[in-house]
Amino acid sequence: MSTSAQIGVTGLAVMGRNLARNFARNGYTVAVHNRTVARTNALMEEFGHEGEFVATETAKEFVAALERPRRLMIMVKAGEPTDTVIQEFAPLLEPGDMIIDGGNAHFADTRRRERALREQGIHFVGTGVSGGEEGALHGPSIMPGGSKESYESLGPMLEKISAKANDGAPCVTHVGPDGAGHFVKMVHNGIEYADMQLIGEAYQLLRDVAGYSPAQIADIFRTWNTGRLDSYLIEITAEVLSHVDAATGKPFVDIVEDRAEQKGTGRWTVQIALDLGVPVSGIAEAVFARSLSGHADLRAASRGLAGPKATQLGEAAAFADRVEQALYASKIVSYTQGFHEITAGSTEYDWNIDLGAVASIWRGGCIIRAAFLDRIRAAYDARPDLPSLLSDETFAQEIAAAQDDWREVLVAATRQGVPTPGFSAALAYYDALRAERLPAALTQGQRDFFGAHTYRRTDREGSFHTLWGGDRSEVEA
Ligand code: NBP
Repeated sequence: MSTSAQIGVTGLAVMGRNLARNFARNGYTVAVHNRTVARTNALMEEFGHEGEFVATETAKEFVAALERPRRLMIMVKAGEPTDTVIQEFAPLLEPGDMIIDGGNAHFADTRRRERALREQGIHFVGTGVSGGEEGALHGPSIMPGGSKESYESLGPMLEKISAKANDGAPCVTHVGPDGAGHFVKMVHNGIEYADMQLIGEAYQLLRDVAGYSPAQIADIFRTWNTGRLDSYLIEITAEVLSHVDAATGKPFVDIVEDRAEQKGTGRWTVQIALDLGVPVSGIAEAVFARSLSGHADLRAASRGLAGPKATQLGEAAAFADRVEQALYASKIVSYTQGFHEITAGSTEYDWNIDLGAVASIWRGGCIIRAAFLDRIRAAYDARPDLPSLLSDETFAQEIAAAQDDWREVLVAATRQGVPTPGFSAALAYYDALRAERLPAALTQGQRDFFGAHTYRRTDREGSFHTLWGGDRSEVEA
């Protein structure tokens, strides 16, 4: 048995297999292992010629095949299987060795695993990998956490297999310690949910309000993809919308059940945002929209509910331009919210995440890759302590220029009864941030009335309570 493999990959389903091939195609010797040996054999038969692989059947063989310090990458189903695999391999490793988990783990699990393995002297690198099957093979966006020391050894290899942005920069960076990489991957997926929801709303408005066909909307998206919305998701939206179902001759989008699925990372983004007190309303609406779409019985029972009277729309092309403005402005808000959550996580867990670097590594390989991320990177590079993306002058100017159309689109959507939870939440967030005064003052008054929760005054320091049941005088709490 050779002991020369620079990296080992265990878990050879779509992602693991393609990552192993990516390492091998880049000149690394890769040890491969899978619980069910048939997968290892299939990889060797189909792709063994692509590079230097060391096929192994047992955990001992796998570990023995790796050069020291060992780099062992786990690509199994996230959750319990990851713990099972760690328990199987950790006793075979030595201090200084490294376990890299490239699955979609919850960052809290990654923190727990990192802590436990650190006690044994093993580096645990929770790593976000985005780009799906194709990205894994041709270059994903990679978000590793773990120790700095582990990145020194692993980083150059990840840089080699990662996607490259337009300027040639590798789409990988050391995000931060312990669970930082998986946290950032989680928020990436939350933003992906929001992006997809906003695109969905734009599509529905163009179809139901402007009356365009799916093929025409595909052309509109193709045009948008040449401008500031240039992104992978806009590009594939045009592909999906122009696809015609071979069996029926109908637009593909009309023969697919309108019930969206989710695997959980979008939901985690919202759950964690609630814990951290970060308003990610756009991402939350995207998660809820998928959930609502899945409530088939509720939707069937509600179809008879009254809608608005039909109204006339002006020129469709002008409306489409407005929808582009609404989509772009709402997208800025989604990213603002997502980056806020990363900032909050970074502060809470002391990760010191470089937001410009995060925007940079999302520019290639991943599902939310977009020209727009170059500008987010520039905004954070120019001002790393930017309180919010909306505080960046360029984004603030763009959103200001878009807002009239954005509002008009929402008026049209409301009049025609087309649901736009993403666009609406984004605009509400924008308006709430700009507001001089919010009704939170009234909320505080109510809370003090029924629960003596106290309030702060605008004109003096301290906490106060009004004796609501008595003479309504104010006491300092
Ligand atoms: P899956 O998530 O479908 O997992 C299948 C792999 O897990 C197989 O190799 C399977 O082995 C192994 N496995 C399971 Br299930 N239980 C195991 C256990 N108890 N012990 C050992 N191995 C076990 O594979 P995937 O879609 O390639 O994804 C791999 C990871 O990458 C996941 O965490 C996923 O969330 C993440 N990810 C996926 C994508 C994507 O686009 N698919 C993108 C980014 C990240 P077997 O062959 O013996 O059943």
